[in-house]
Amino acid sequence: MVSSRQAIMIVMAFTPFLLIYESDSASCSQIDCVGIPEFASSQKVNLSVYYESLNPTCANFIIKDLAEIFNKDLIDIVNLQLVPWANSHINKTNNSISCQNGTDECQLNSLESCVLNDFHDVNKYYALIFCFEFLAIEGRLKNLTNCFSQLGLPEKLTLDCYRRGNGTELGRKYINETAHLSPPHTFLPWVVVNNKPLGKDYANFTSYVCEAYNGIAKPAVCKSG
Ligand SMILES: *[C@@H]1O[C@H](CO)[C@@H](O)[C@H](O)[C@H]1NC(C)=O
Ligand SMILES: *[C@@H]1O[C@H](CO)[C@@H](O)[C@H](O)[C@H]1NC(C)=O
Ligand SMILES: *[C@@H]1O[C@H](CO)[C@@H](O)[C@H](O)[C@H]1NC(C)=O
Ligand SMILES: *[C@@H]1O[C@H](CO)[C@@H](O)[C@H](O)[C@H]1NC(C)=O
Ligand SMILES: *[C@@H]1O[C@H](CO)[C@@H](O)[C@H](O)[C@H]1NC(C)=O
Ligand SMILES: *[C@@H]1O[C@H](CO)[C@@H](O)[C@H](O)[C@H]1NC(C)=O
Ligand SMILES: *[C@@H]1O[C@H](CO)[C@@H](O)[C@H](O)[C@H]1NC(C)=O
Ligand SMILES: CC(=O)N[C@H]1CO[C@H](CO)[C@@H](O)[C@@H]1O
Repeated sequence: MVSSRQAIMIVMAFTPFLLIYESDSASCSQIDCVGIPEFASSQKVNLSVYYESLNPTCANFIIKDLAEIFNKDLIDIVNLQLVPWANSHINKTNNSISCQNGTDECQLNSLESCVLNDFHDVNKYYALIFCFEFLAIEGRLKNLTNCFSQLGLPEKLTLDCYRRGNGTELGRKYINETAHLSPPHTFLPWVVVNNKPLGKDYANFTSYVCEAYNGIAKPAVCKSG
């Protein structure tokens, strides 16, 4: 488990990320990048994480393992797709959604869907979801609106989306997408790299991303192996 002091430091550490990535969208800071205008988006590797918001295994994966995509610069070559609602179901009788861990989880899934809908910059949506998942592990979800101010991000659009029930409607899209996984997921988090499910090796996603990437400018983390 990450201690609360560590997590506060990690959350704070995202503030500079937001600034750096905003001003430098091509992110070509490495020597290898010189002369290459930008990473062609077609070459990016899709990294999809199917999860549910109140599952501690998923929360730990999101706040610990997945943070590697930033501190190892993988983010330049990855399209990160977070898919909440993975173990939720639509009751066909009355069309309502139920979540594995009950209504609290449906609410957090819904809020996270609104974040994903409103913030298209991975640095922003990841930082917010990191903050929520950290508070979920700590049992401090009452404090979650603080995440916006701590990260210097606007909250109004996302909270309006959440309060109007739009997050639940977005949930139907995610539930449908999860239902179409082939092969279907058997546990969570279910991590998929360019359509290849990693199964129990999910924490080792870095190797799979590097293997799947065939662009020229490889990040340093991909060169060692
Ligand atoms: C679906 O909703 C109906 C109506 O409320 C209820 O009777 C039924 O038990 C629910 N089914 C499941 C699988 O929860
Ligand atoms: C649908 O059914 C579920 C399960 O029986 C129940 O908890 C929920 O309140 C119902 N929702 C609506 C909109 O009727
Ligand atoms: C977190 O929530 C608790 C309970 O609502 C409150 O007492 C506390 O002041 C909050 N902390 C922050 C930093 O807002
Ligand atoms: C919620 O969804 C409705 C209908 O799709 C849309 O008109 C509205 O702008 C959305 N509101 C927010 C805050 O996302
Ligand atoms: C459900 O997902 C499938 C495959 O991703 C897609 O083809 C279909 O249009 C989706 N249906 C709805 C209702 O969103
Ligand atoms: C990545 O996902 C996008 C859609 O989100 C798709 O168009 C693209 O082909 C995928 N790339 C690979 C390499 O699978
Ligand atoms: C991660 O995956 C790579 C390539 O598939 C493999 O060589 C390596 O042993 C794996 N590492 C762990 C810790 O599973
Ligand atoms: C907070 C909570 O109850 N989390 C549970 C959600 O469901 C998963 C899977 O059943 C459990 O492992 C969690 O403990």
